[in-house]
Amino acid sequence: TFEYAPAPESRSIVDLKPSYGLFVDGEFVDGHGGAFKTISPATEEVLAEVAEADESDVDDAVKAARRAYDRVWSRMPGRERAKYLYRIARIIQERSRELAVLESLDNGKPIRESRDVDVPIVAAHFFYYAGWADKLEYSGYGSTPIGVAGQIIPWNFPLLMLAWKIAPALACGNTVVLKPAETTPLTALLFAEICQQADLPPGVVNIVTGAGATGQAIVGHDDVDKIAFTGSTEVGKAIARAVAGTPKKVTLELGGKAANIVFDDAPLDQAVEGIVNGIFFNQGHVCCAGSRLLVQESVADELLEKLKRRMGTLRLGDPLDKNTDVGAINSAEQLARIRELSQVGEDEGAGRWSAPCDLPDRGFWFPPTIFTGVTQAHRIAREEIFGPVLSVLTFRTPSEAVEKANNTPYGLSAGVWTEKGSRILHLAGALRAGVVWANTFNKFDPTSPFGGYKESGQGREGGRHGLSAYLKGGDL
Ligand code: TXE
Repeated sequence: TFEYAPAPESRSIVDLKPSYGLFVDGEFVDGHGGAFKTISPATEEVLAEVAEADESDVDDAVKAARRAYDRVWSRMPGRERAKYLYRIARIIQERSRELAVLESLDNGKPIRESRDVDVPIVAAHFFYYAGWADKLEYSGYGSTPIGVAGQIIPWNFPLLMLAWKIAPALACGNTVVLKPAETTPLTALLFAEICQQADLPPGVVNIVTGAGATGQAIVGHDDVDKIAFTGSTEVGKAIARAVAGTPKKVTLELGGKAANIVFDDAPLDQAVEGIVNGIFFNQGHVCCAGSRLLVQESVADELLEKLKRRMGTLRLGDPLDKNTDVGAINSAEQLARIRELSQVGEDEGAGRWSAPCDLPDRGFWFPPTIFTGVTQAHRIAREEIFGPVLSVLTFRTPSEAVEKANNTPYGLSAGVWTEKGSRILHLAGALRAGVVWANTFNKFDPTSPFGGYKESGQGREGGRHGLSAYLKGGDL
């Protein structure tokens, strides 16, 4: 029998302060826009009060970033910048338990995911981009950084999105002003502490907490040279409009409605694991979630039976319990959105099924759910639900599968399950998605580029492609 290592997930290892300031120019400072509370989505308990940055705070942060850029960071040889990034990566590893527990507390995701997936990949990003810092001169992209990067991130992977944004920006010699999402600010502030611990020069990283207005102040600031945004398609479009006609560079990573396609020759048990991972990982709060299952008609009944059986084994509950598979929904607003679209699915005639499970009395919860008999006309086949809800469609031929998979305004990811190598190669080219996984799903690696087609966004993050977003004239 396999036993997990003794639980590292005791909440006592995080040192929660009653209130948090902004991180500007290497120091924690008071904000001028008041404060907001961040709560645990699993219990609704208030975790801390956090400063809300107003325009003057954002201006202070941008000025600090500009000074650090001009005087220190952009002039530093790449090999010196690398030392800081390696140091940050090592501290992340050393403090990984604390980061994982805080992430699960503030976000609601299972500790097994924050501990085994999020935090290790965060460290890997800093190691990976540290390795680029001294090699940019030879990479063929040129090595001139852009300047001050304004970075706005969502709540589904608070630390990982921070790493995706900050590691490449710093490696190239840029300085940053980053805004975490208003429901998950705490790990970004712990990361600020790690920057202090690593002796990162003041102003290279600035963290301004707040809601949409703080994000707007970053986007509208004249001295910000680049905007990197991950979040909703609606806000992404608003940002693209706001920077149109300015010299700012923009990368946008937006929503998705990925197809996970299972052919009749696929190893079905393995496919079931990939489907579960594709849609129930992180409660389905994943932009590249496999939220549409396309299954070949001849194996649909067998696959669904296996899938339901597997869903019955998922344990929903306390995010800090190492046996939990499905944690809390991040906010009351997100829960309302998931409930509303699920109701639409029912009203439009799709068959709804959830694994029987008791939901905790407090907090925000939604059981793993599938909808069968879904057609392309259904809203739940077209709109991002961003929760643990899978829409099941069927197909007969490979070309029908491709047509259905591509019939979406999005194009971030897709999955293919088949034993046929030639089919994988064909679909990888035919599917209009930034990443196509074959016989796996939701695999992330710092060396691989990630980004969307169509309404899923523009630009790529990760890998060497991710560097071009932070270098002048660095387009590939
Ligand atoms: O996103 P927002 P929300 C999708 C998902 C979800 C929906 C809404 O479908 O249900 O979006 O989520 C900041 N200018 N995704 O409302 O508002 C905001 O403070 C500048 C998919 O949380 O886009 C936060 O830091 N910034 C997605 C960040 O934008 C603004 C992940 C994202 O929040 C702003 C999250 C403005 N006008 C949601 N308004 C993915 N691609 O993974 C808000 N913000």
